[in-house]
Amino acid sequence: MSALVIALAGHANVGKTSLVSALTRDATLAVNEAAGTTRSHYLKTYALAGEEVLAFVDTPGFEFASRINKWLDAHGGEGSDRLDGRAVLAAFLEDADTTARHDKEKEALRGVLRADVIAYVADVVLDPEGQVVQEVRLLRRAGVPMIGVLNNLHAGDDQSERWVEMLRREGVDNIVRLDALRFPAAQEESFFVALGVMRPEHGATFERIKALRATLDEQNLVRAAVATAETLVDCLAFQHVTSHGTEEEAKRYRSTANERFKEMLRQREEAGFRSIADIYGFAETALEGESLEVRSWSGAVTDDLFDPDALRRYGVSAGTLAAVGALTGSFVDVLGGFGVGTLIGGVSGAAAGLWLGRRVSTSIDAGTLKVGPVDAVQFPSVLLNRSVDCWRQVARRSHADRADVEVGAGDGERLDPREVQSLIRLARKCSKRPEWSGIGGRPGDPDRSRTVDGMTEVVEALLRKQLAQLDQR
Ligand SMILES: Nc1nc2c(ncn2[C@@H]2O[C@H](COP(=O)(O)OP(=O)(O)O)[C@@H](O)[C@H]2O)c(=O)[nH]1
Ligand SMILES: [Mg+2]
Repeated sequence: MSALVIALAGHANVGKTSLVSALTRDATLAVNEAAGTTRSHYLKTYALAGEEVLAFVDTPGFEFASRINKWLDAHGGEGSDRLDGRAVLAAFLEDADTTARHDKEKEALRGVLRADVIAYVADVVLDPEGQVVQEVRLLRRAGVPMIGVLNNLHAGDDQSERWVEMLRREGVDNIVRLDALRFPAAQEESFFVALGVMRPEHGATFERIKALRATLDEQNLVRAAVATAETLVDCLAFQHVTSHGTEEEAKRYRSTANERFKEMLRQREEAGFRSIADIYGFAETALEGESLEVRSWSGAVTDDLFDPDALRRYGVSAGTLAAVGALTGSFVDVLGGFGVGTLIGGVSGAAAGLWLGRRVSTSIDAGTLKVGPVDAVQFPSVLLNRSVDCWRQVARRSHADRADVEVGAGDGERLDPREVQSLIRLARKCSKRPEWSGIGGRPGDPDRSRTVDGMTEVVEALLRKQLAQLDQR
């Protein structure tokens, strides 16, 4: 069966292109503040296992539908010469006199005439009066089923009820809500259900899409967990080792090496964020121009990975750490070099710097300078929570949403004591195996793989908890 062709038509700047973006999971389509960004109609297909099952026709917005309706009324013929809707529209498209005034609208109508179904897109903050009513009448002349799509892109009073009234009055009985920017799964599903009712021969397609979406959702979550686990292992194992002629030289290089070490971790973390964004279809190719830009971990002060404040915000609370200690029976097991005293000091705030602060271990042995790993007991949680923060912003994100992803908006702790315990155990393993870090290398150690697996389990559990929360909103 050939693809079901759905034209998105409506007034300028109501979110037609945004909806195509969201529906096809493509964050690269051009949406712009300026009305009239879409100048020619185009087909954007959606494929299932290589087979194109849906094709969305994006069209330029209408501005002067009333004038076109007048022309159509005047040229529709009389009595037995009366032309049907599509024939008059075709005549209009052929008419040279109206070209200059209506080239964008003609372009939209050309797109509409290719469709099996028209989705009339409305922004509910607009008044359902005047030109928009004319648009609905104009589009009904195409003689294909029509669905009213209520979008909400701009701020303002919600006129949905009046829209429903107007659309019904004009003979549009299928009306759904579809917010391009929030794009909840349930709304998309109702849209598909309505399409399936109008075009029952495509009903099975929508079932298949639903099943595929569920599978992808699951796959993406696991892939995001693996990507995060890889980031953690790479960062937690990393040591920056340099050789120098003398111990003196090594000492002089120390602070430079320290900065270099941190910079490499920042870059590795950023690469991790990008992988997560990629998995959800917000790839780097979408970073240009008006599209999504993933940023913020650039080191710009407040949310630097090594900012003590970031450690405090993303780290595990003293209460949870105490619970971890209770689970283990001894802090020393879990925390290695960090004794109970240090921990209690941390709790009271006096030695906060010791266990929250910058603990990048540095050693000099003859001419060999070794920087890393980061010893702060909070560091693994900080890395993990920041990745989760990035993930939270893309996992349920509409592909029409062009706002920046900013890691740093996160809050609170999300790990329970057992998870923290596993995390810290795995982190300590990593800290003893610099060869496990993929920063500047390609580790293929089976022990590393097992550690990544263990880490993936911790991350995955966390993501599932988070997903339940995201879906509740
Ligand atoms: N897609 C998108 N549009 C936004 C966003 N914030 C505001 N908008 C506005 O939504 C409109 C874009 O709608 P668009 O899909 O291009 O409408 P069209 O003209 O009907 O295709 C523009 O006026 C944008 O300024 C956003 O984050 N994403
Ligand atoms: Mg557009």
